[in-house]
Amino acid sequence: MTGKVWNYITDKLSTEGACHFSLLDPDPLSTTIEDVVEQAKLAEKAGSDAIMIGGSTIFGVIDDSVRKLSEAVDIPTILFPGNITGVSEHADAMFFMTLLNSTNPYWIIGAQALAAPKVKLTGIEAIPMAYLLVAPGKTASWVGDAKPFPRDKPKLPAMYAIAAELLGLKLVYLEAGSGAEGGGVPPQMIATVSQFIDIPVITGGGFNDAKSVVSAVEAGASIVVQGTYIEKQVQKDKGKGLEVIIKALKEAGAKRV
Ligand code: 1GP
Repeated sequence: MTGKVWNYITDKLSTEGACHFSLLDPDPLSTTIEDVVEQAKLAEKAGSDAIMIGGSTIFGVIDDSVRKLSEAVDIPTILFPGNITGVSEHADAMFFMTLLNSTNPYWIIGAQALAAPKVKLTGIEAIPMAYLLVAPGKTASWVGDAKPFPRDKPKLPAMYAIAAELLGLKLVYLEAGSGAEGGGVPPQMIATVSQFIDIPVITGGGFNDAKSVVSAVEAGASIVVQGTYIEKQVQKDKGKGLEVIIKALKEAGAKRV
């Protein structure tokens, strides 16, 4: 797989050791597209490496929002679809995700099959990714009928992550759920999963400060995603806090190169 965005990600990881992605959810029920565009610009200015667009309760992933976001930034925009409604041709790429620890085949392969023809026809770069939900899992876990992994059982997601690698998926996303309490996925879990696979680990859900982000990278995560922090903070301090977090992430990443 040699898509432009995938090459960008792998190049960044080999030179910088770790990446920061900003998750934005242009949901008109809770925000405006103008605010989300401003957040994207501030995230880019603070050093974030890509903008992910999506959410579990999809009201907002509509072509127009995706187009406006893609026009507003130079860093890649990557769709992070919560369902078949999350596909748009206006992003640079999409995570083509399978929620491997769902109890419902719809979220493992059903939605993917329904969305596949549109994805293929639009020609958007699809990056195959295993999506693994860790407790508490929050909205994503509820919507995705997941059996979230207990936080003290790292071998369970490790088995799924190895299976994901053997199936040819390119990334493993350890997700505690947007707004998760407890400082993200436990470093011990990230470390155990990373130890057994060669593909990059991406993690998100509850990483709200530099300390938790750095711990994730030191434990082996290649990419850390922040959503809630960006939504709540970047417009208030013009991205200064985010800049500090990303600088700390890059310093931790540099030690891995
Ligand atoms: C959710 O992992 C992302 O899918 C981001 O989570 O909103 O808690 O940063 P937060």
